[in-house]
Amino acid sequence: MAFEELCSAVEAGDQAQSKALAEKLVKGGGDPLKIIEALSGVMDTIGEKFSRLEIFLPEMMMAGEAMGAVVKVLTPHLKEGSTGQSRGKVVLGTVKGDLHEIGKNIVKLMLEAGFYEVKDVGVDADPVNFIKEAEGFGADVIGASSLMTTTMPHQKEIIDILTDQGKRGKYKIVIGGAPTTPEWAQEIGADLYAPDAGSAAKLLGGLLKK
Ligand code: B1M
Repeated sequence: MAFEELCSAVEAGDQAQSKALAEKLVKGGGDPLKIIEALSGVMDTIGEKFSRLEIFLPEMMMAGEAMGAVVKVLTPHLKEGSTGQSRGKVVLGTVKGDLHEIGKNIVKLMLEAGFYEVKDVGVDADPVNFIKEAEGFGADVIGASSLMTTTMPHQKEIIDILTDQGKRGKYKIVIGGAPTTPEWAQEIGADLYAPDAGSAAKLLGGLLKK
Protein backbone atom coordinates (compact mmCIF):
# COMPACT_ATOMS: atom_id res chain seq x y z
CA MET A 1 0.00 0.00 0.00
CA ALA A 2 2.74 2.44 1.05
CA PHE A 3 4.50 1.60 -2.21
CA GLU A 4 1.53 2.62 -4.38
CA GLU A 5 1.24 5.76 -2.26
CA LEU A 6 4.91 6.49 -2.87
CA CYS A 7 4.46 6.12 -6.65
CA SER A 8 1.51 8.53 -6.52
CA ALA A 9 3.42 11.01 -4.34
CA VAL A 10 6.39 11.03 -6.75
CA GLU A 11 4.11 11.37 -9.74
CA ALA A 12 2.38 14.30 -8.01
CA GLY A 13 5.76 15.84 -7.23
CA ASP A 14 5.07 15.87 -3.48
CA GLN A 15 8.60 15.86 -2.03
CA ALA A 16 7.69 15.77 1.68
CA GLN A 17 5.23 12.92 1.23
CA SER A 18 7.66 11.02 -1.04
CA LYS A 19 10.43 11.28 1.54
CA ALA A 20 8.18 10.19 4.41
CA LEU A 21 6.84 7.18 2.47
CA ALA A 22 10.31 6.12 1.29
CA GLU A 23 11.54 6.23 4.88
CA LYS A 24 8.54 4.16 5.99
CA LEU A 25 9.09 1.58 3.26
CA VAL A 26 12.79 1.13 3.87
CA LYS A 27 12.31 0.94 7.66
CA GLY A 28 9.74 -1.78 6.98
CA GLY A 29 12.40 -3.84 5.17
CA GLY A 30 11.77 -2.69 1.59
CA ASP A 31 14.66 -3.28 -0.83
CA PRO A 32 16.00 0.20 -1.72
CA LEU A 33 17.15 -0.81 -5.20
CA LYS A 34 13.80 -2.39 -6.05
CA ILE A 35 12.04 0.79 -4.86
CA ILE A 36 14.26 2.92 -7.12
CA GLU A 37 13.79 0.62 -10.10
CA ALA A 38 10.03 0.67 -9.70
CA LEU A 39 10.03 4.45 -9.44
CA SER A 40 11.88 4.62 -12.78
CA GLY A 41 8.59 3.34 -14.25
CA VAL A 42 6.81 6.30 -12.68
CA MET A 43 9.34 8.65 -14.30
CA ASP A 44 8.66 6.97 -17.67
CA THR A 45 4.96 7.71 -17.17
CA ILE A 46 5.82 11.34 -16.38
CA GLY A 47 7.91 11.52 -19.57
CA GLU A 48 5.07 10.08 -21.66
CA LYS A 49 2.55 12.52 -20.16
CA PHE A 50 4.96 15.37 -20.91
CA SER A 51 5.29 14.20 -24.53
CA ARG A 52 1.49 14.10 -24.86
CA LEU A 53 1.27 17.63 -23.36
CA GLU A 54 -0.83 16.29 -20.49
CA ILE A 55 1.66 17.83 -18.07
CA PHE A 56 4.21 20.62 -18.50
CA LEU A 57 7.79 21.37 -17.49
CA PRO A 58 7.04 22.48 -13.88
CA GLU A 59 5.23 19.19 -13.18
CA MET A 60 8.06 17.17 -14.74
CA MET A 61 10.53 19.16 -12.66
CA MET A 62 8.57 18.58 -9.43
CA ALA A 63 8.38 14.85 -10.10
CA GLY A 64 12.13 14.84 -10.76
CA GLU A 65 12.72 16.62 -7.45
CA ALA A 66 10.49 14.16 -5.58
CA MET A 67 12.40 11.26 -7.15
CA GLY A 68 15.68 12.94 -6.17
CA ALA A 69 14.43 13.26 -2.58
CA VAL A 70 13.60 9.53 -2.48
CA VAL A 71 17.06 8.65 -3.81
CA LYS A 72 18.59 10.77 -0.99
CA VAL A 73 16.57 8.90 1.63
CA LEU A 74 17.59 5.53 0.17
CA THR A 75 21.28 6.36 -0.37
CA PRO A 76 22.60 5.30 3.06
CA HIS A 77 20.69 2.01 2.78
CA LEU A 78 22.15 1.29 -0.66
CA LYS A 79 25.63 1.97 0.63
CA GLU A 80 25.23 -0.13 3.81
CA GLY A 81 28.24 -2.35 4.39
CA SER A 82 29.94 -1.12 1.23
CA THR A 83 33.53 -0.83 2.33
CA GLY A 84 36.18 -2.89 0.71
CA GLN A 85 39.16 -2.82 -1.57
CA SER A 86 38.72 -0.60 -4.63
CA ARG A 87 37.76 -2.54 -7.77
CA GLY A 88 38.60 0.36 -10.07
CA LYS A 89 38.23 4.05 -10.74
CA VAL A 90 35.39 5.51 -12.76
CA VAL A 91 34.85 9.01 -14.09
CA LEU A 92 31.12 9.45 -14.47
CA GLY A 93 28.96 12.24 -15.82
CA THR A 94 26.02 13.31 -17.94
CA VAL A 95 27.10 14.52 -21.36
CA LYS A 96 27.19 18.07 -22.74
CA GLY A 97 23.82 19.77 -23.18
CA ASP A 98 22.07 17.31 -20.89
CA LEU A 99 20.94 18.25 -17.37
CA HIS A 100 19.34 14.93 -16.40
CA GLU A 101 21.14 13.64 -13.33
CA ILE A 102 18.85 11.28 -11.41
CA GLY A 103 19.88 8.12 -13.29
CA LYS A 104 23.55 9.11 -13.28
CA ASN A 105 23.41 9.65 -9.51
CA ILE A 106 21.89 6.20 -9.02
CA VAL A 107 24.61 4.66 -11.20
CA LYS A 108 27.18 6.43 -9.01
CA LEU A 109 25.60 5.02 -5.88
CA MET A 110 25.52 1.48 -7.22
CA LEU A 111 29.13 1.69 -8.39
CA GLU A 112 30.24 2.96 -4.99
CA ALA A 113 28.24 0.22 -3.31
CA GLY A 114 30.11 -2.23 -5.59
CA PHE A 115 33.48 -0.88 -4.36
CA TYR A 116 34.33 1.38 -7.30
CA GLU A 117 35.84 4.81 -6.70
CA VAL A 118 33.78 7.34 -8.62
CA LYS A 119 34.67 10.88 -9.69
CA ASP A 120 31.44 12.62 -10.63
CA VAL A 121 31.90 15.29 -13.32
CA GLY A 122 28.27 16.35 -12.99
CA VAL A 123 25.84 17.22 -15.74
CA ASP A 124 26.35 19.10 -19.01
CA ALA A 125 29.92 17.82 -18.95
CA ASP A 126 32.11 18.69 -21.90
CA PRO A 127 33.74 15.66 -23.59
CA VAL A 128 37.17 17.18 -23.09
CA ASN A 129 36.41 17.53 -19.39
CA PHE A 130 35.53 13.82 -19.06
CA ILE A 131 38.98 13.03 -20.47
CA LYS A 132 40.83 15.65 -18.42
CA GLU A 133 39.23 14.35 -15.23
CA ALA A 134 39.99 10.74 -16.21
CA GLU A 135 43.66 11.64 -16.68
CA GLY A 136 43.85 13.43 -13.31
CA PHE A 137 41.95 10.71 -11.43
CA GLY A 138 43.89 7.84 -13.00
CA ALA A 139 40.57 6.34 -14.11
CA ASP A 140 40.09 2.87 -15.56
CA VAL A 141 36.65 3.68 -16.89
CA ILE A 142 34.77 6.65 -18.34
CA GLY A 143 31.01 6.43 -17.90
CA ALA A 144 28.77 8.75 -19.92
CA SER A 145 25.05 9.09 -19.36
CA SER A 146 22.68 10.62 -21.91
CA LEU A 147 18.92 11.02 -21.50
CA MET A 148 18.13 12.72 -24.78
CA THR A 149 18.44 11.64 -28.37
CA THR A 150 19.90 15.08 -29.06
CA THR A 151 22.79 14.60 -26.61
CA MET A 152 23.70 10.99 -27.42
CA PRO A 153 26.25 12.15 -30.07
CA HIS A 154 28.35 13.59 -27.24
CA GLN A 155 28.94 10.04 -25.98
CA LYS A 156 30.50 9.32 -29.36
CA GLU A 157 32.48 12.56 -29.18
CA ILE A 158 34.28 11.36 -26.03
CA ILE A 159 35.38 8.22 -27.86
CA ASP A 160 36.36 10.15 -31.00
CA ILE A 161 38.51 12.60 -29.03
CA LEU A 162 40.22 9.76 -27.16
CA THR A 163 40.92 8.04 -30.49
CA ASP A 164 42.30 11.26 -32.02
CA GLN A 165 44.55 11.74 -29.00
CA GLY A 166 45.81 8.12 -29.24
CA LYS A 167 44.36 7.38 -25.78
CA ARG A 168 41.42 5.14 -26.66
CA GLY A 169 43.11 2.05 -25.21
CA LYS A 170 43.66 3.70 -21.83
CA TYR A 171 40.02 3.67 -20.75
CA LYS A 172 37.02 1.40 -20.93
CA ILE A 173 33.96 3.36 -22.03
CA VAL A 174 30.56 2.62 -20.53
CA ILE A 175 27.40 4.30 -21.76
CA GLY A 176 23.81 4.32 -20.59
CA GLY A 177 20.65 6.37 -20.26
CA ALA A 178 17.07 5.81 -21.39
CA PRO A 179 17.40 6.44 -25.17
CA THR A 180 20.68 4.55 -25.57
CA THR A 181 20.86 0.93 -26.78
CA PRO A 182 23.40 -1.87 -27.17
CA GLU A 183 23.36 -1.13 -30.92
CA TRP A 184 24.28 2.50 -30.28
CA ALA A 185 27.10 1.40 -27.97
CA GLN A 186 28.42 -0.89 -30.69
CA GLU A 187 28.06 1.76 -33.38
CA ILE A 188 30.13 4.32 -31.49
CA GLY A 189 32.70 1.79 -30.27
CA ALA A 190 31.87 1.86 -26.54
CA ASP A 191 33.04 -1.12 -24.48
CA LEU A 192 29.85 -1.55 -22.52
CA TYR A 193 26.17 -0.62 -22.57
CA ALA A 194 24.40 -0.85 -19.23
CA PRO A 195 20.60 -0.67 -19.22
CA ASP A 196 20.36 0.20 -15.53
CA ALA A 197 22.42 1.08 -12.49
CA GLY A 198 22.45 -2.43 -11.04
CA SER A 199 23.79 -3.98 -14.22
CA ALA A 200 26.36 -1.19 -14.66
CA ALA A 201 27.93 -2.20 -11.36
CA LYS A 202 27.72 -5.93 -12.18
CA LEU A 203 28.96 -5.75 -15.79
CA LEU A 204 31.88 -3.48 -15.01
CA GLY A 205 33.61 -6.22 -13.02
CA GLY A 206 33.69 -8.50 -16.06
CA LEU A 207 34.81 -5.69 -18.34
CA LEU A 208 37.79 -4.75 -16.17
CA LYS A 209 38.99 -8.36 -16.02
CA LYS A 210 39.34 -8.41 -19.83
CO1 B1M B 1 13.52 15.67 -19.23
N1 B1M B 1 13.28 14.69 -20.89
N2 B1M B 1 13.79 17.31 -20.24
N3 B1M B 1 13.63 16.51 -17.50
N4 B1M B 1 12.93 14.03 -18.50
C1 B1M B 1 13.15 13.23 -20.80
C2 B1M B 1 14.52 12.57 -20.89
C3 B1M B 1 12.21 12.91 -22.04
C4 B1M B 1 12.40 11.50 -22.59
C5 B1M B 1 10.73 13.19 -21.65
C6 B1M B 1 9.79 13.03 -22.81
O1 B1M B 1 9.61 13.96 -23.55
N5 B1M B 1 9.21 11.86 -22.99
C7 B1M B 1 12.65 14.04 -23.05
C8 B1M B 1 13.81 13.72 -23.99
C9 B1M B 1 13.36 13.46 -25.40
C10 B1M B 1 14.55 13.19 -26.29
O2 B1M B 1 15.16 12.20 -26.22
N6 B1M B 1 14.86 14.11 -27.16
C11 B1M B 1 13.00 15.17 -22.10
C12 B1M B 1 13.04 16.55 -22.46
C13 B1M B 1 12.56 16.88 -23.86
C14 B1M B 1 13.48 17.55 -21.58
C15 B1M B 1 13.61 19.05 -21.86
C16 B1M B 1 14.18 19.42 -23.24
C17 B1M B 1 12.22 19.67 -21.62
C18 B1M B 1 12.14 21.16 -21.94
O3 B1M B 1 12.85 21.96 -21.38
N7 B1M B 1 11.24 21.48 -22.84
C19 B1M B 1 14.57 19.49 -20.71
C20 B1M B 1 16.03 19.31 -21.13
C21 B1M B 1 16.98 19.91 -20.18
C22 B1M B 1 18.41 19.53 -20.58
O4 B1M B 1 18.84 18.47 -20.23
N8 B1M B 1 19.08 20.40 -21.32
C23 B1M B 1 14.22 18.47 -19.66
C24 B1M B 1 14.30 18.74 -18.29
C25 B1M B 1 13.96 17.84 -17.30
C26 B1M B 1 13.87 18.19 -15.81
C27 B1M B 1 14.93 19.20 -15.36
C28 B1M B 1 12.50 18.78 -15.55
C29 B1M B 1 13.93 16.78 -15.15
C30 B1M B 1 15.36 16.32 -14.77
C31 B1M B 1 15.67 16.57 -13.30
C32 B1M B 1 17.03 16.07 -12.92
O5 B1M B 1 17.62 15.16 -13.46
N9 B1M B 1 17.54 16.70 -11.88
C33 B1M B 1 13.45 15.88 -16.30
C34 B1M B 1 12.95 14.56 -16.12
C35 B1M B 1 12.70 14.12 -14.69
C36 B1M B 1 12.71 13.69 -17.22
C37 B1M B 1 12.12 12.26 -17.22
C38 B1M B 1 10.60 12.41 -16.98
C39 B1M B 1 12.69 11.30 -16.20
C40 B1M B 1 14.20 11.11 -16.24
C41 B1M B 1 14.62 10.31 -15.01
O6 B1M B 1 15.09 10.88 -14.04
N10 B1M B 1 14.31 9.00 -14.99
C42 B1M B 1 12.46 11.78 -18.68
C43 B1M B 1 11.53 10.71 -19.22
C44 B1M B 1 12.18 9.34 -19.22
O7 B1M B 1 13.36 9.17 -19.06
N11 B1M B 1 11.38 8.34 -19.47
C45 B1M B 1 12.71 13.04 -19.39
C46 B1M B 1 14.56 8.12 -13.84
C47 B1M B 1 15.99 7.57 -13.84
C48 B1M B 1 16.21 6.66 -12.64
O8 B1M B 1 16.14 6.81 -15.03
O9 B1M B 1 17.73 8.47 -16.04
O10 B1M B 1 16.86 6.52 -17.40
P1 B1M B 1 17.28 7.07 -16.11
O11 B1M B 1 18.51 6.21 -15.56
C49 B1M B 1 18.51 4.80 -15.45
C50 B1M B 1 19.02 4.08 -16.72
O12 B1M B 1 18.77 4.78 -17.92
C51 B1M B 1 20.48 3.84 -16.43
O13 B1M B 1 20.51 3.64 -15.02
C52 B1M B 1 19.56 4.50 -14.38
C53 B1M B 1 19.03 3.86 -13.14
O14 B1M B 1 18.74 2.50 -13.30
N12 B1M B 1 21.48 4.84 -16.75
C54 B1M B 1 22.76 4.45 -16.97
C55 B1M B 1 21.41 6.19 -16.82
N13 B1M B 1 22.61 6.68 -17.08
C56 B1M B 1 23.48 5.65 -17.17
C57 B1M B 1 24.85 5.62 -17.38
C58 B1M B 1 25.48 4.38 -17.41
C59 B1M B 1 24.75 3.21 -17.24
C60 B1M B 1 23.40 3.21 -17.01
O15 B1M B 1 26.78 4.23 -17.61
C61 B1M B 1 27.61 5.36 -17.66
